[in-house]
Amino acid sequence: MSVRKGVHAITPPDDNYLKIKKPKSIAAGIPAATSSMLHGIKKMGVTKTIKTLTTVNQPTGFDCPGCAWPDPEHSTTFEFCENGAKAVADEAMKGGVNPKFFSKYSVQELSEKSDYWLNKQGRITSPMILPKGKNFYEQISWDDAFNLISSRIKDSDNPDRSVFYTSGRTSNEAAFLYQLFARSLGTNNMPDCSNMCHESSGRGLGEAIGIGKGTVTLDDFNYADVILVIGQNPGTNHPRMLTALRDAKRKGAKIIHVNPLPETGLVRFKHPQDYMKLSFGSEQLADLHLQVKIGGDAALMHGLTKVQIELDALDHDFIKKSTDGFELMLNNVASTSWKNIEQDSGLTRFQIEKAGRILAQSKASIACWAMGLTQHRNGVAVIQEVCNLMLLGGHVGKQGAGLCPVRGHSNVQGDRTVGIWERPSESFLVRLDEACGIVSPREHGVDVVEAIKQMRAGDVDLFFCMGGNFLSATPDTLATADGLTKVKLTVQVSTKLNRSHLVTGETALILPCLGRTEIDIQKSGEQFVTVENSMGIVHMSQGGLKPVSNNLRSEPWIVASLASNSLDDKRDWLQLVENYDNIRDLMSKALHGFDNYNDRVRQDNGFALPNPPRDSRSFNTPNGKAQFVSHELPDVKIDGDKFVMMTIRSHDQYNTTIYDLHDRYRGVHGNRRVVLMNASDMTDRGWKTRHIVDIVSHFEGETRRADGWQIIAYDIPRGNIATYFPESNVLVPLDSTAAKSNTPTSKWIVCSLLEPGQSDSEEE
Ligand SMILES: Nc1nc2c(c(=O)[nH]1)N[C@H]1C(S)=C(S)[C@@H](COP(=O)(O)OP(=O)(O)OC[C@H]3O[C@@H](n4cnc5c(=O)[nH]c(N)nc54)[C@H](O)[C@@H]3O)O[C@H]1N2
Ligand SMILES: Nc1nc2c(c(=O)[nH]1)N[C@H]1C(S)=C(S)[C@@H](COP(=O)(O)OP(=O)(O)OC[C@H]3O[C@@H](n4cnc5c(=O)[nH]c(N)nc54)[C@H](O)[C@@H]3O)O[C@H]1N2
Ligand SMILES: [Mo]
Repeated sequence: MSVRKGVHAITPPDDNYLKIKKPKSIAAGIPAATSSMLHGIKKMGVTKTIKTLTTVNQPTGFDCPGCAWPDPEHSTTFEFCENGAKAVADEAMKGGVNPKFFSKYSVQELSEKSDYWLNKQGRITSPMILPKGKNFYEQISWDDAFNLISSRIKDSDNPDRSVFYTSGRTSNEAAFLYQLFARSLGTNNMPDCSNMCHESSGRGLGEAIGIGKGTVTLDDFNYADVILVIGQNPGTNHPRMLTALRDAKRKGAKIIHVNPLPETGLVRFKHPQDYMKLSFGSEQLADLHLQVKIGGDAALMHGLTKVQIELDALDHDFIKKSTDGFELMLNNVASTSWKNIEQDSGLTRFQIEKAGRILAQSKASIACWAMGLTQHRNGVAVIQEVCNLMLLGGHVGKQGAGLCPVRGHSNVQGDRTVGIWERPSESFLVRLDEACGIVSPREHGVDVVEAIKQMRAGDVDLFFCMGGNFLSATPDTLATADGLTKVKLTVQVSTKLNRSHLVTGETALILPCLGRTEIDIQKSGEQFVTVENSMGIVHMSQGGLKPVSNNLRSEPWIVASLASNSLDDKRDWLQLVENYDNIRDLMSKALHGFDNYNDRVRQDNGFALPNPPRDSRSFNTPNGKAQFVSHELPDVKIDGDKFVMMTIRSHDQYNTTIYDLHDRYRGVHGNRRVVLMNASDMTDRGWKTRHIVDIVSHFEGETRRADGWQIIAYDIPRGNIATYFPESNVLVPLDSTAAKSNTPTSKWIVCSLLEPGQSDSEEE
């Protein structure tokens, strides 16, 4: 079986002229305010824009589907965020993708449109089926859709031939039911977007401090002396974090930005709301920018650790009482030479010592990071190096200090807490089984990369996706496409059209669901759901807009209906969704830390989940201590004229959803097929801006190719380049993953840049 004839698995480029402007030096401000209003008005109209933008992150409103950064003022005023507004406007679009739309375009024709165009068509309004051998989606009833899925499940002799993916917008209630359904069926095959995202943080922190989550609250930012922002672009991806950084800075904190790019948000920031107070100045955020080479963070951490030791900036009491592995770590770092550190990090000893001194003087430091650390071969190791640095000074479990992995999707952390995990712990399963009267399978399930391999081997009959865009978010687009087309039935629970609806199994279903912004009415009346933010606070979310179509269903209802249709168990699944309090009552029994869930989540601002390092400076590791974990530096050498490529987000996208074609802060407009490159690397080759190249990636003797990219000179270290994902995912090798977390190395892809049509010596 192959991809339906003529279907494009990769987005065709939008044929727009590339306009290059000077990168911006100030983030947010009036342009951001205008941009979000315009996005809103263009997509939802004026009245709906005002209604939506004033109910986001309010006590009675919905949780912003943008990112997982906590809201300081959940109970007071609306915190303005340009990209949050875009996410909301994008979801609140009209229902343009209706049965008539699907009868107009075949899947082949749709696949000739770009990802930007697909998303722009509006919300999906009805359940649709793409029958085996057909090229047009047809309308199907909810009942028939469930019957089809359950007959697929029943025809399969082995529950492990079904795979259940989750993207991170799914509420706690839906996610809990979903994992209960999969485990009742007999499989732990629950890959999720976290496998491609903060899995390295979860693994690294779990081993080091006994919990796979961060240890700070938002309030800690008010007491920090130093904040490290490593491998993260908050101006675009977590704009509300800039407010916390600005406030911390006003209270005297120093900010150190570690990034191969001078990301605009960290250079200067102008709070949009300050314009209303007639204050027009902008504020510098980062005190120091350490422009590491891609993959140079481990070397930098060794350098910073050396400086702390030399200056004796150590919390000896804490180290002695609460940690293990200190001596080993000390010897390991001592054996790394400064020469090696300078070479691998691309920074000078002088720069590192300067940063080291700032850290050494700090009584309370916070380390924040995101994809710049996790999506590397040594993602788990480098996070543990950051952890080592923080443990040295006792910067864990005290006010103003701690570890802060900044999560992406707005409920990715909650989904994991309530059981979306292919490798559940025994203690989690024991409690779940007892509370729910099931016997969960103990064998671990597949993660994202393993799921693709299993599909390619023909071992998957049903692939069910709770949200997301599996085809375009995963590495190695053509390998994933090959896998997906070998599945018998693929099912997408979705709000918007994307390429995963076009490259499908033999038969495909689209089940359209309510979004965060919409009113959810079940038998007992209007419902709310709950989510967990990046700092472990669980709170309510309730949409206020009329659903775009009366044929949409809520995610909890979809899971419950499917379970009730496919399982022969005694549970009254439909009764559970008549009133979501029923689900939460079951969750109270089944999950650690969720006692009296229904009461506590109704409190203003919700409640905090237990976090031993933060709550009591205790560590749930085998010996009860925080672990210094030592690692050799990774080998970051690459052959002569090759480049290391990182795949990053532009300012106008949400993962695979392309809102528009501008990367305003970086000054790139109208075209996404670009390569950011160091000007000296360009002159060496005699290339000018807009020169067209083909990119070939190299991994273990294999090559992958993507043609036709325009070069832009940019402030990026020599030997490094950057491209936008998902366009560049075709170049990310499926087997190139981080040790232990199996996260695709989306920030470390070794590439050659070639003249158009030129072949690479390593290509077959
Ligand atoms: N508007 C918007 N918001 C989003 C998203 C979105 O797409 N759009 N996505 C959401 C999701 S799911 C996530 S996970 C987060 C992602 O948030 P980020 O992690 O900020 O997203 P990326 O664009 O992947 O940016 C990675 C940053 O790491 C840097 N970097 C790359 N390699 C290295 C390295 O080796 N070392 C260091 N020190 N830095 C490096 C890059 O220059 C870039 O600044 O954002 C969430 N929020
Ligand atoms: N090369 C490269 N690849 C990457 C990354 C990278 O940095 N570089 N980042 C990785 C990361 S961090 C992540 S998190 C993944 C993201 O992977 P995914 O989560 O799979 O992808 P998204 O693009 O966020 O999914 C968008 C789709 O979700 C659906 N959707 C939106 N809201 C809802 C909702 O409320 N309910 C339901 N059911 N569906 C909804 C819409 O149909 C939309 O088209 O991508 C990863 N891929
Ligand atoms: Mo993510």
